[in-house]
Amino acid sequence: MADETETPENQPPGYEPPAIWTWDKASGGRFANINRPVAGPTHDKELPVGEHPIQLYSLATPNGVKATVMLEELLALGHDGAEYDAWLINIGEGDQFSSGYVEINPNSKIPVMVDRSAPEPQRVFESASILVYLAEKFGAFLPGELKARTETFNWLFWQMGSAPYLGGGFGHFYAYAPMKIEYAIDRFAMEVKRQMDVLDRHLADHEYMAGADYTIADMAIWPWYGGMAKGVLYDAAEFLQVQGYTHLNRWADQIAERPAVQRGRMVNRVWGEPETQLPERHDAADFETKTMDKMMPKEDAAE
Ligand SMILES: N[C@@H](CCC(=O)N[C@@H](CS)C(=O)NCC(=O)O)C(=O)O
Repeated sequence: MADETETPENQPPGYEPPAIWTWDKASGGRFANINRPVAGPTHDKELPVGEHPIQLYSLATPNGVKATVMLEELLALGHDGAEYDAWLINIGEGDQFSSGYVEINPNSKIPVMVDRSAPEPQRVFESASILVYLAEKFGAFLPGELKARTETFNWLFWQMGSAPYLGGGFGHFYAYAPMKIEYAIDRFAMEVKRQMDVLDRHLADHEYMAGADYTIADMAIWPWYGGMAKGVLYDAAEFLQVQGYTHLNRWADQIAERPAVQRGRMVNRVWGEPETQLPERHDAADFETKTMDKMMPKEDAAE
């Protein structure tokens, strides 16, 4: 029989959990400075408010991109009521812990939205709640008929339950943790590959996630799993052999071609090529005039 006190080869040695966990040291790794075991605000600061009906406070991570793609898709359909101001929330600096932010999202995560055209300003937090709210308000990208609507919700909730294994699990241990732990990477690599296979098999005979029509389920799944399939997230394309998911790749490419998706992924983006970054968006014309390449002093842009 194996000696149970022996540390398996794929696990770092030396940690015995104490009876009661205490927060007495930084955890290390990327984002260690913003992780806390408590909720609530860390500082007093009001949020800015622009002139449009919808105020979005966000960052262009996959969760943030869901909201900006939906708003751009609504505007592309001609829904002027979806005009929005997108304010940058720098989560690395702790902007999500300001008193103003916590008031509209007690969970201190991006994205969050306020609809100021509602009778009383309506806060909407959790990216799926934002997608459903906007879909219902504007009657778009969510089928009315029960079967197709249910299929849309099936995949929307699938995304919300599954992506934490991708980001918080695989992405964290593969890319951000201060040490590479084989056990953790194996566990989450296996789960992410299984999830991509779920999508690949489904997309083999469905054009979009809920069937023939593009819906909020596609908008929720694309930034995470389209990003994985195209090797955009965590630099893990080779490790997970993502090119093998051919149907997932077909769908990811198809969605990436949509002009509203191309605009949505630029909003609140503060990394990547300067022409892909629009840190704040207050007007449709900002895509032409306010991307980082246009805002940089001429000498920097030339470098
Ligand atoms: N379930 C949430 C997850 C949002 C989320 O995890 N946002 C991350 C960025 S992708 C965040 O704000 N992190 C900041 C923090 O953890 O303090 C949603 O879908 O809206």
